[in-house]
Amino acid sequence: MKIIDCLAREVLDSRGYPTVEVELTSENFQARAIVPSGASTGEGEALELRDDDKNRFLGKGVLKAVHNVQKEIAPAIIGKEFVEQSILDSLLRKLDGTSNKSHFGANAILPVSMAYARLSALENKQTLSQGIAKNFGTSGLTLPVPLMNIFNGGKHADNGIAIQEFMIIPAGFSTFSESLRAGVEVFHHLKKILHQKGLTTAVGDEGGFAPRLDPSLAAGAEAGPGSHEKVMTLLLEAIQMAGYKAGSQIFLALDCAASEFLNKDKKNNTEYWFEGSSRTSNEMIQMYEKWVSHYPILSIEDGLAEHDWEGWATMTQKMGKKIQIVGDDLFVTNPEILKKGIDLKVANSILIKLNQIGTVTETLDAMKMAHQAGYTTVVSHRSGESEDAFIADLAVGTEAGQIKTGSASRTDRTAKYNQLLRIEHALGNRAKYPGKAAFKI
Ligand code: 2PG
Ligand code: MG
Repeated sequence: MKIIDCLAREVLDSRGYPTVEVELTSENFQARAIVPSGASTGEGEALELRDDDKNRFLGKGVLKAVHNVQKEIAPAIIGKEFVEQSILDSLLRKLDGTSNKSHFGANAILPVSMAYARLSALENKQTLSQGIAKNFGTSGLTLPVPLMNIFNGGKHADNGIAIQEFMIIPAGFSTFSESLRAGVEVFHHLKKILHQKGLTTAVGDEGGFAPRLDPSLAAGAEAGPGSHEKVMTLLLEAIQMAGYKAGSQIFLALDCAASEFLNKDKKNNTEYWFEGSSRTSNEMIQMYEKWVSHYPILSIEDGLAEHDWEGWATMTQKMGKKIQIVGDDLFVTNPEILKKGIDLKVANSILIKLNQIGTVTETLDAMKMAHQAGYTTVVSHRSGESEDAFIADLAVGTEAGQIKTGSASRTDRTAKYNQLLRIEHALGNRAKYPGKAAFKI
């Protein structure tokens, strides 16, 4: 396939910050892609290039990245034939020449890589999920189980709740659409419960509710002891009110994003500040063990901080048979870091975010490595998203088993669910759904 044009422009993400859109044209087709943007980013992520010009978008403009696509990448790919994704992606990496894509910015490289995936699928008369399935070597028939973040805290809210995401996993159903429906119903019941309690039902970045449970607390003040358990109890109430059974039909998952609540007074990166007191990794693990015995928790992501490898190994040893332990900030979708994790028996699952690593090929490499090692994969959105539903096709094409793409509100989140509904509809009775088996526990 020959590229005949490559354009980039600044567009807006779901938080109203600029991001990069790329339009690639071949002789027969045109395809677009928009990159997402995170808030609780891991240190090892590929670089997101921002302009830092305080006179535009509070410094968050992306004109430098747009320039890099137009002036550096476009001239190198226009007029050239690329027979497959990996050839384009290696050229992009070579042109950039850095290990973390800091020369062009991952937000310049990735939209080119994603748009290419779409364009080559079009050329082959395939959908994006089929194109990815062919590249990845699956049948592309398996829909993912959704992890729906219906209560937001951490950096995605200002309610003083340290844990970033409280998710429901409607895994006990036989199809994706039934699971989604159950999750959406729980979301609406949670809204009713919060309303009855006089709590705000405004939503956070990922479409989940984000009330201050104790309205007397000042905005942003830390919520006190027991507040996280209160959130989980609210979720269980909502599941019951919706008429579902927690622990067999619907389960819970947490993304603690623990690097965000390290005890900043300590320099060792393994002491946490949680619900008003300082905690060691072991104390955090003990707390999670207690929670897992009280609540139907199936998955914990980033329960410990990204430099706390020893803590991670202990947590995996103690809890890895019972629950899914997901590395996000820890692995940053990076095959090299994942390899270290596999060797050290750290975690049993990896969160997959295209923009953490910066090309489609490296993302697929990380997923292949994970599957070969028996790790589960959770394809994920970022807290800053767009109408681009690429990750829905990625989850099906790779048969990832799970997708985390926010709550049941905000079009940036429901766009992904809607695309999965379209894929399921198109597959008809060939569609497969793993349910709880996707968790391998
Ligand atoms: C996460 C993500 C997505 P962010 O931590 O898993 O939910 O958040 O995009 O802010 O890193
Ligand atoms: Mg995370």
